[in-house]
Amino acid sequence: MKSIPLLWTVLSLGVVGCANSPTVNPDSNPVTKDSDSEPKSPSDQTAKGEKSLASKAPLPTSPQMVKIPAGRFVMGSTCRTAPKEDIGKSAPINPAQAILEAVVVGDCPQDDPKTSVDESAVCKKEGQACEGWRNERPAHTVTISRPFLMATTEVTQKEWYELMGSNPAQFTKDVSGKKADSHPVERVSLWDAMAYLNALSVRDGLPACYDLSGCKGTPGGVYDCMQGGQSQVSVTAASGRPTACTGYRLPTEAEWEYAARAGTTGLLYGPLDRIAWNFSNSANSTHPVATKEPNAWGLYDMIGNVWEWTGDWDGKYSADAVTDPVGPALGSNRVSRGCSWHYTIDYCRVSFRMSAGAMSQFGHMGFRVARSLP
Ligand SMILES: [Ca+2]
Repeated sequence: MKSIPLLWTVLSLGVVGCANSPTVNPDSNPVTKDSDSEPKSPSDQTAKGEKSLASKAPLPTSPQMVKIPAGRFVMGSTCRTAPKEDIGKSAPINPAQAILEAVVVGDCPQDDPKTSVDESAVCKKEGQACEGWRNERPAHTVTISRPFLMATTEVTQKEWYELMGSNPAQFTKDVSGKKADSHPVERVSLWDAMAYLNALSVRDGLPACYDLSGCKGTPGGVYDCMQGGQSQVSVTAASGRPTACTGYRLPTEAEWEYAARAGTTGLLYGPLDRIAWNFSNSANSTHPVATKEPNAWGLYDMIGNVWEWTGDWDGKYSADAVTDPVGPALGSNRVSRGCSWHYTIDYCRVSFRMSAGAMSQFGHMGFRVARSLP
């Protein structure tokens, strides 16, 4: 069965409105396939550390990774005071914060205080507005207790092809008709991404992080890891925590947002069009990775180009402070992050969460490699 991202459902409910932004029409979706260290400067966070960790020298196409420091941050969307005239439209909300190019605010009419544990009551106060969608709240404190590694770019088509021998991408040519080797691979499901990560771990002499023995088919093609509506995939770490595996893996949702923020607290880590291939500048296509500005920790395209699968099942936030969260134990939808070439600033924010069926293979969804330090 074709999986439909929850986003479309949410869109139909009109949770976030922005009259000035292009409308994302699911029918226009170009889917053609069914189915505790101190932070270091980006220049210090090169692949050098990664090379010393591997049991053998990585091949040239092993992902370049940076060491993300341990730390604490506020995850999710927070309420802020906003001029009433700005509610419901795109507007510069705080020019003093140069990194904020524009924001979209809403008055949270869909947040029901009786059923919600979020901050809607605060958001509804006169003159206040909240940024983001209900599932981004409540904002809560997250501690990342150990440094980890994150690839500087999304996995490219060349990287996928060299390891998997296929190219499932929709955008296989760039604007001049040349092979889009350096564009991100897309039309990869969650299971496809996990198969790639396992293969990469095996190639580099690292533990495979996912037990995919219950999957059928070919990664990047028809690859089914569900049976009776239940995922047949488990993590190989004895503790059941994906972060306990030292091979290549998906980042947790918290790791992803922490890494994307890179110490910032706003909607974005830079002006949208300078950091991201998005609806307004993509010409309806992916683009070579690392051709927009990176964040302060040297990560490219955390916003835009393609959505990135995380390792977490979709679940509600709690207001409680947490350490190293890994998401719910079970589910059918995974969270992907960061928006893509096809989306506007309503979705292109560091706290935005997109829920998608694990089988989804869309031309705007890819992934990025993470790894726990041994
Ligand atoms: Ca991205």
